[in-house]
Amino acid sequence: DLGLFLRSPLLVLALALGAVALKIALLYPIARFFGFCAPADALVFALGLSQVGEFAFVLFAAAGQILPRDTLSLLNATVAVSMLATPFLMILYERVLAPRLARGKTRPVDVVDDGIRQLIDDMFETMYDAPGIGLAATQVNVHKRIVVMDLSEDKTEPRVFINPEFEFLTDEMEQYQEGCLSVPGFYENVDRPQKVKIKALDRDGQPYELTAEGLLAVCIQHECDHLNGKLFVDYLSNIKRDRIKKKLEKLHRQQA
Ligand code: QAP
Ligand code: CO
Repeated sequence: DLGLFLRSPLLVLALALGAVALKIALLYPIARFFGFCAPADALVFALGLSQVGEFAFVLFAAAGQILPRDTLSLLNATVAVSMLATPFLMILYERVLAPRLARGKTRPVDVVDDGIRQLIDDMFETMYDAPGIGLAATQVNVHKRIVVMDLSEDKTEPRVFINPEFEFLTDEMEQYQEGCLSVPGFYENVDRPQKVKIKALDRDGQPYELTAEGLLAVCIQHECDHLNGKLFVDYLSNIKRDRIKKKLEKLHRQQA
């Protein structure tokens, strides 16, 4: 109803935004839960279901005349505006909100006890099994700031980083072809500062420091990124990242 929209555009917009926020908050996770891994699929699912629901309600309300005329026009206008706005807000959610929500959820380790050491041992097992050279606790779904690493060929140099922190010691960048257990099968060049200083606790809870260059510098930055919810593919162009994401989602669906 255009008349109403012209009379109270702010009310309609506010209601529409509320409706869209509700859709995203409720339907999007449900869509993901039911296996719509690709954002586009989840979007269609959430949009479709919510629009059907809203239209059904509007029709029902109109047929039964259970609502005053003005309220009904308000509802119509809200449905129309929210329908237009939903795709844009979904994109906003996917690009801005979702990565932020997933980020920074790790907690530092307070006390390095036997439980933590058991976790570290399990992480080494997972890493050596992969096989990999580095693993962050977030990759095994533990949201604590722990990294394990072994850059040797024969599993003889296990390294533990608890609550790791690093600072760049140079502006010089170096390119390295990185891979990741969480992005299996994909390897891409990433630029990172070539020299870093690392502070961390060892598996006895003792603080230590070291200066890292080469593969160690690359790996510790890669693993610390994991603790902050970031993957090496986040350094690639949107096109490259989306292509990798789609291929992984396809693999995932085939395995399911
Ligand atoms: C991070 O990565 C890293 O694709 C450690 O199918 C990588 O251990 C730092 C892995 C390169 C610096 C340079 C990857 C395992 C393991 C895969 C890893 C895969 C199985 C990756
Ligand atoms: Co990784």
